[in-house]
Amino acid sequence: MSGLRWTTAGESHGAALVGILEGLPAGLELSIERIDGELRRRQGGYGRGGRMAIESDTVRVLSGMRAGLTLGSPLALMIENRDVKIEELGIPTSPRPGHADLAGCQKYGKADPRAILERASARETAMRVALGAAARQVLEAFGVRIFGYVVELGGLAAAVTEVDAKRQFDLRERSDFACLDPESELAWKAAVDAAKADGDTLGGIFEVCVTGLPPGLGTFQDPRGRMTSRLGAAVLAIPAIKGVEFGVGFESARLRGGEVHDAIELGGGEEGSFGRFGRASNRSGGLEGGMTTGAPLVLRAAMKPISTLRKGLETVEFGGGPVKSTYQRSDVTAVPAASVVGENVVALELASAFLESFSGASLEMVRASFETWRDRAVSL
Ligand code: EPS
Repeated sequence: MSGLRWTTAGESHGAALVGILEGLPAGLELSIERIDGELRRRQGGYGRGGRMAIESDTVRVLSGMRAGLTLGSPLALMIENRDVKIEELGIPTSPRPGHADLAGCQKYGKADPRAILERASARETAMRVALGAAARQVLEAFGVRIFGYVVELGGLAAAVTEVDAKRQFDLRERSDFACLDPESELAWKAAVDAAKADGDTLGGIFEVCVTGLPPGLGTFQDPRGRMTSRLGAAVLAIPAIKGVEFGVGFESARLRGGEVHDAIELGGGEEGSFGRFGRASNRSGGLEGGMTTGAPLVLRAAMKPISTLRKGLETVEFGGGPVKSTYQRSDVTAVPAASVVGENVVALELASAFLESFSGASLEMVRASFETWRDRAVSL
């Protein structure tokens, strides 16, 4: 068991975001365009603020690759910031509600929100997306597809339509909200415009669906190794995410057992079946016993509205009295961007679990390990 290890560094208005990803096998053809493509998607979406017009996130590889292939050494990435002004920015005199400002200042015992908010900013997610976009290329080499989209914005749910993967992709590409329901777009645009006019912000819900996973990723042996807890932690580590559910999720608490659990049936090669075994449904969201079942993994995450409001919120000045919170600029909503972050942090966690199950110094060795396992497991 080794898997992936990663870390990020960087302040929102500092010189750059940097990241290190350890544990990628050697010999993986890593597409930097693919990573930059994910960074571009993260910057988009209706309702984004002024910062995204300044930045044009692209990644520079500092180590871990030669001639387009991974070396097996740590992959070091850098995204240079354009809006570098951390030394010029002043120190806010009051903490903004909903942000890390107050608890952070109390933690360090210093009335300096600038020292807190620069790192707590969601700007950091750009590097997590870059690392995830590298890690997901391991999964893609084994036919795994990760697809995220927004299902609800400002309390308005999108209609659910059953369409094939190609159509899903086309719909999302055409959407300003990473949404699969063009009808909802109009209502969502109106809701964002209305919130913007009021100086307010909107949250929402996104879904990430992963197909092509083998059964058995993650473990029941160590509670911390359960895929459920690992994926939950990964998604809850995205700023502003307040809840995560898998499959029927919270609704399962209101149903009877017979309405929740997915009957096992003889498999016929359909999606989610493995060897002789298939499933009549996928209400579990592709996880049982903390492991993947091989059925599509389906998770949803709830994002609260961005905490920086143009109209301000009630707060209290350090050493002073009640005031309105300060506003420089912000997004009205960033749920489409969060869906891209969600996809890529899920990729990072699943790729790590995949490489724990199927280890090898090179991609060829990982493939050999995977095939040995598959031939054995498929014969049950
Ligand atoms: C973000 C960069 C930030 C914000 C947003 C996300 O840029 P700035 O603070 O310079 O305007 O647009 O940050 C937050 C929502 C937050 O809460 O910090 C980005 O790159 O995603």
